[in-house]
Amino acid sequence: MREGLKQFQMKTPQDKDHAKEAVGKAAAALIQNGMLVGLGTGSTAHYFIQHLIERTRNSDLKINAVATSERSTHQAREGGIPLVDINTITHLDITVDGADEIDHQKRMIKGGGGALLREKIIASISHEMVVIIDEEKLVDRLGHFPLPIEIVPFAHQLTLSRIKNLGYQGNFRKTSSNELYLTDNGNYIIDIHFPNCCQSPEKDQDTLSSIPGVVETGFFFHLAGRVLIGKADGTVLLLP
Ligand code: A5P
Repeated sequence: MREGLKQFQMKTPQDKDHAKEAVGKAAAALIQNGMLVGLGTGSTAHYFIQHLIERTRNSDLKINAVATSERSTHQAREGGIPLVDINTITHLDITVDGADEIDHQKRMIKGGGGALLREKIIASISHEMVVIIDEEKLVDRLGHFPLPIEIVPFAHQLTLSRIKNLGYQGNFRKTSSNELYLTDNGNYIIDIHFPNCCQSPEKDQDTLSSIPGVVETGFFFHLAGRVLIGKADGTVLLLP
């Protein structure tokens, strides 16, 4: 169990799913007419997109959107949400996305679903990034969840060696058929494990992102706006 979260421990995968759906639905209710919306990626964002599709079908809500992955693009397109080309815009009104971990300073680890690069680009041009999590994602210290790093395929073994030589423990993400996992951008992911959590996320961010070949890390700092926390009983809290 994560540090300091005894009161939040969930019992079953169904509990987790209820929490994710509740928070996804609550976030969909925040979207207003005319907004340009960033659509996150992952199982929690999936519920957000699903409820947003329902709102656009059952009301006069008109929005445009940009998605952070091919998966979310597909879901939005199937649901009839109009998508705009990212190259034709300079900002978004709001982005709603999940997180793998978030601490009380709203620093996050993201990228468990492999979409960290597009997620960070889209969050960085959003007036507000609303983060939707189930209660187990709120941690006292980042680093229980492995930190994903997106790297270019060229010299990927060399890049991994350099990361390890700096004292990090990590390896390439693989698919179920043991192939190297490819992101939507055609890159690889190295997942870094912190045996004793992450002691200084900003320092690790600087060190890792300065290695040639590293495209982006899964650390998200100064990006989260409102953080909505779904609970297994269907209630949703706002992180103070
Ligand atoms: C996708 O790359 C991630 O950043 C997700 O936002 C994150 O992994 C949360 O996913 P879940 O909602 O599936 O836990």
